[in-house]
Amino acid sequence: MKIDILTLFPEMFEALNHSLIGKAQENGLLEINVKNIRDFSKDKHKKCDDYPFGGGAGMLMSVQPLYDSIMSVKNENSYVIYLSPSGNTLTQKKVKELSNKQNLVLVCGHYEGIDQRVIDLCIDEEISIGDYVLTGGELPAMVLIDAISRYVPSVLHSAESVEEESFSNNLLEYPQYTRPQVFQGLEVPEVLLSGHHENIRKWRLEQSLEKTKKVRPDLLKKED
Ligand code: 4FL
Repeated sequence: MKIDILTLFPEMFEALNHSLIGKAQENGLLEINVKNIRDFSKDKHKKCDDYPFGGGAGMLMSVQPLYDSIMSVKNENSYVIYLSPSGNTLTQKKVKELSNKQNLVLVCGHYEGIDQRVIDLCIDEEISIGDYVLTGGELPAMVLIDAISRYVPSVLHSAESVEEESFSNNLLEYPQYTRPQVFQGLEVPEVLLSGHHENIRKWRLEQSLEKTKKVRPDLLKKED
């Protein structure tokens, strides 16, 4: 998969050169290209913000550099996403869907947003990572890339761990334990030491259900 990122703060994406995403890039399984929208500005001072028609607080991103930067990377295989608090909320199902795209173009917004005509002309989908406002779309873009990268073959060792985890079955994770058997007076649940795989499977499912009922009952009513 190839991911193009359009941003006014390309240095922020240095975070993607580490850990599993860094490895996936080294292996050539994932290609990430970061472009600075400012480099496309035809303004003599490389200005990238402008006033909103109709007035109001704050600035918008200038249309020209933003539009030109998108057009410089977009082709017939591109799926162009604008990270925005006004988008559809990201889910694991959406992540899985996007992991099958050949080329994602991620547009990171700043200031009070972007001109609606850039959305109408260039954007295939607006995606939000949750109901809160950030200082820009860079962290949301990285959240999206991180989630998608787990479906890139070989980023995770087995396809199994992708399928078995939280949200794939609309359940939260069961509690996990490793050595020592007693830590600060707290013991590992007996069943996990029993070697009885069927009982362990049942116990984990019960724990998952209990936890989900308690903290995320909305997940139990979801269809996908
Ligand atoms: C984007 C917040 C996606 C949540 C400010 C600029 C945002 C965001 N999801 N806040 N973009």
